[in-house]
Amino acid sequence: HAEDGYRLWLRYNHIDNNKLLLSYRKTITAIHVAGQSPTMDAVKKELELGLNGLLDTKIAVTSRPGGNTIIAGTREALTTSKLLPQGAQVPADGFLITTNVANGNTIITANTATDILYGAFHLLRLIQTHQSIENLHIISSPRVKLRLLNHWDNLNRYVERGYAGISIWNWHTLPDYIDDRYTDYARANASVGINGTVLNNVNANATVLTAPYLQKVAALANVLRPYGIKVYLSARFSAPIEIGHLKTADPLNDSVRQWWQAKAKEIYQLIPDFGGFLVKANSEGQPGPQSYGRSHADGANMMADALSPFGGIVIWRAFVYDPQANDRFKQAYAEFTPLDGKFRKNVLVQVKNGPIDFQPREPFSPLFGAMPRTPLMMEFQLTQEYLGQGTHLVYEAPLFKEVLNADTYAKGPNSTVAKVIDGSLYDHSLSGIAGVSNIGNERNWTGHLFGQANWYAFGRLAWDYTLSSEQIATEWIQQTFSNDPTVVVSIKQIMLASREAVVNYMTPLGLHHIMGNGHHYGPAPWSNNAPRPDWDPVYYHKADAKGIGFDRTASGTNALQQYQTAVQQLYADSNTCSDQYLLWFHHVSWQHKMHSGRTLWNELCHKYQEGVDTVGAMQHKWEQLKNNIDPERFHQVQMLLAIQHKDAIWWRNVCLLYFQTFSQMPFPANYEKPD
Ligand code: GCW
Repeated sequence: HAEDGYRLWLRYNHIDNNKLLLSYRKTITAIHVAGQSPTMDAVKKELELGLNGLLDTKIAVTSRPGGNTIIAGTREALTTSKLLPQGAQVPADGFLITTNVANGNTIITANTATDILYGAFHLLRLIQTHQSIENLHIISSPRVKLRLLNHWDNLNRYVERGYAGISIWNWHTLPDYIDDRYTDYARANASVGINGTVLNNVNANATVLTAPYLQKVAALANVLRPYGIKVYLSARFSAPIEIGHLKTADPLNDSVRQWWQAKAKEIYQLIPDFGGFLVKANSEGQPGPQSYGRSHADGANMMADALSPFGGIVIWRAFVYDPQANDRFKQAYAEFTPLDGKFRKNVLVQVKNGPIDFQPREPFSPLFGAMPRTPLMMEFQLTQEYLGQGTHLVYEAPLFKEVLNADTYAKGPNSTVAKVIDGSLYDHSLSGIAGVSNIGNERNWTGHLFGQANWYAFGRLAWDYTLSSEQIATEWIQQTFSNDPTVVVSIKQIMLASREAVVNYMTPLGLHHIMGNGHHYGPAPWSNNAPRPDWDPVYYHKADAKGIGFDRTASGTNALQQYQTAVQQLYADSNTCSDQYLLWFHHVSWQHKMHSGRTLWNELCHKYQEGVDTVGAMQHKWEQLKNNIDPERFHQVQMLLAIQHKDAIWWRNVCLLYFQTFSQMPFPANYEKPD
């Protein structure tokens, strides 16, 4: 049958290695699921679907397990039925998979049914990736508590920065019509440990909080609940005015507070495990507490108070910037650090990975490590707004890992961003990480097939950020395409090269925000007529006859000062600052001598060319897989890579020809001349 990518990494095609197939069939002869609940039923269904497919035979479901049985049940249930091996260590969170050597049973157990579901998916992954399942002893616990997708989906199904069709949520037919796709969405998320989803855009429409829409939200919550996924909503701060008919949304006003309290009560009556609100306030024109002379903390706390009786949380975004400011970089830090310690216990502040906006490479946001008394949540962007959107192949795990591994030095060396996010650096029990969804109603969910890898990698890293990009790529390829080593090795090379490629052909050496205004797709480094100065590329690259780059050191805006001294030292000197961040922090002369020995101008030419060449190499590698991959998916990716190559050349030519009007320097010898 035609491969359309719908099944994602959960294809469960039969094991194409006969020896392995027979050995799995020997180890697994039956399934036993202890106890009944919607989640345990999901466990049973998934094990049946997965094992019947992979082992290409009907595996019996039994109520009386003999040997060689997959047994799934809570610690409690298995203790009662004496199926838990003596001395088994069940982790507080997460799961244990252990082989009972006496009878060959494989036991998946945990304290909660949802954690068992994660264990079941883990076992299926082992089989899909052709690993041994003899003598297992796996304990796996999530490092971060809230692992959320953020949909930027509008109620009319337009997805802001979405490149995979329209929203998968069909608000029109909900709550009466339940698309199967909602269940498959839940399965895919649960398979990588994602446990929450914000259904609607942060540029929110208050309508989602009206009674009829809450019915629709409740219907989705019912589908997602068995898979351990809680539903959250983006709440529009001015909702009390728009749908509550109040005159104000002032967070300190009594009727406003009462309105949100009543709204929270109404929501929890319909959705007892509702997650909470995500709020974009006083950002890009969205309403917020500052409109009433109140602070972000006043606003967040008011909503947090309304939700706390029901166990809900508020996720308050720190994505703020001011067109008047001389450096957008500094704004979030300036507004939020004074509020540290002023937020309620059930508030998290959600910070984008970098100080500007999801660029191909950004230094980590200086807020990480600067708000010790507030749990900070990471916001990554899976949808590739500035990374070639649904058209370019860019594997984002290396980007995520680069940020998580960055050292804030907030409590001395090894105070990584990851330790801020998982709560361990400052001992917070609440912790969270969010990925702006790249999902839409396209048959393959993400438009570009390789967008699936970013969804997958996000979930895997949210569960365990110590996994390597390479390991995650390997298992994704094995499940999505094949275990054939030729396929795995080549696709892995393509994926692992892709992030640096996009940096090089779009914004090398620390350039940023030089894309076309509005659509954010192609290059447009010249001045535009943007309605705000901070949407104009020249604000960021500052190219002139002398040189290029944004001086953020003491001689410039001194944004650098927002970091700890040890971090400042890494970047402060243009001669020692790593090339990757040079133009983020320095305005340097076109003649500046780079670490390679080249002048800055020649290095810029070199990097743009390197980006183009890498895409060429990616194309070439893909071509060689023609006979190893189904024709449908092969051809799709082939066509997209060709566009990516053209686009890379477009970026190179446009940027270099434009910057050359300032540098007035010739292209290096042997250089393919842009035209
Ligand atoms: O990156 C910008 C995007 C907007 C987005 C905003 C945000 C949802 O261009 O489309 O709005 O960030 O993150 O709030």
